[in-house]
Amino acid sequence: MTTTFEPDADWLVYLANPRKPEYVLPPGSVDAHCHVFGPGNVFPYAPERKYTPVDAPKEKLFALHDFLGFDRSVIVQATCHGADNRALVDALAAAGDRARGVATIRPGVSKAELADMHEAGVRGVRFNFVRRLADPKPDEYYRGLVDLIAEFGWHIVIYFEAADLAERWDFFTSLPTVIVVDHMGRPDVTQPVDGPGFALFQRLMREHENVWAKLSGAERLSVSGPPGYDDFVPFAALIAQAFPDRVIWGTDWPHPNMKSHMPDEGDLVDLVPRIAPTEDLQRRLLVANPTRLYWPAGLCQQEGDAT
Ligand code: 0GY
Repeated sequence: MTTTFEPDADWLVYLANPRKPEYVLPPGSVDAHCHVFGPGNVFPYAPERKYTPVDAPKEKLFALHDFLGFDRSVIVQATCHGADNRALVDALAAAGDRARGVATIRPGVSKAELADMHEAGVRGVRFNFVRRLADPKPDEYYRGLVDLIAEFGWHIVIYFEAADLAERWDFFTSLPTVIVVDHMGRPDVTQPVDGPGFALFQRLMREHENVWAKLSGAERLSVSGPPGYDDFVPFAALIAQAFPDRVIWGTDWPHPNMKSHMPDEGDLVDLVPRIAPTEDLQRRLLVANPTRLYWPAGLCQQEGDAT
């Protein structure tokens, strides 16, 4: 029996025909933050989900990447699929070496299941602390998961609201792996870029060399909005230039839970040269850094030399 799902009434659907960006992505560019949803009748959404999306299957994601000029991608498990990573693994299998994955796991996951995910291309787990998406657990819960992934050499992606950073500081800074922070820790971009909220995030990166940032999420952090997302740019530009070897970038397709508007990925890609104004910074952000993290064996000599 197949299950059909009714998307949330206010769900905004990704654009069918985004515009071609003016910025030409360098060869080897990685979309390091994107998702697949369902299709729900094949890969059912999790009973504990906080939202029901419109399906966003792998074929649409791959077509978008071809259109925009991305050669590789990192597909991140979204909360609507809970810890059922089948849609993710299916997309990884179809993409072959062109995609890697970040999974969600729960206590009790077996070593064999982790090994299968590793084989499929999973290289990290995501801990989601955003209350509208998940039910955050005490630190000890996540420490147990860290122990489970240790032997696979996976890293940890964390997603939190800016206010969570001070509260979870000791936990975040005690994690032993590379830590990738989604959407720069969701700064309030209506505040000054040199204000106290963003200072704490910069301190996290400055004092902890295992912490990386995803300079994504313009569409969800910006108040000034499209097409320029002008209020977001200084925040991402500051991090790109202060920590050029620990930043990655992604489209965030299909942009779950957007309420104000649905972004055009052409506009998002055109933010890259404003965030990373030189060719060198762009190549690190889009190619060298994500390749080092997700395809370490595939680094060519030239890329290895430059990082
Ligand atoms: C994102 C952001 C969101 C959703 C999720 O896993 C998710 O459901 O991450 C959000 O609503 O802010 O990165 O996709």
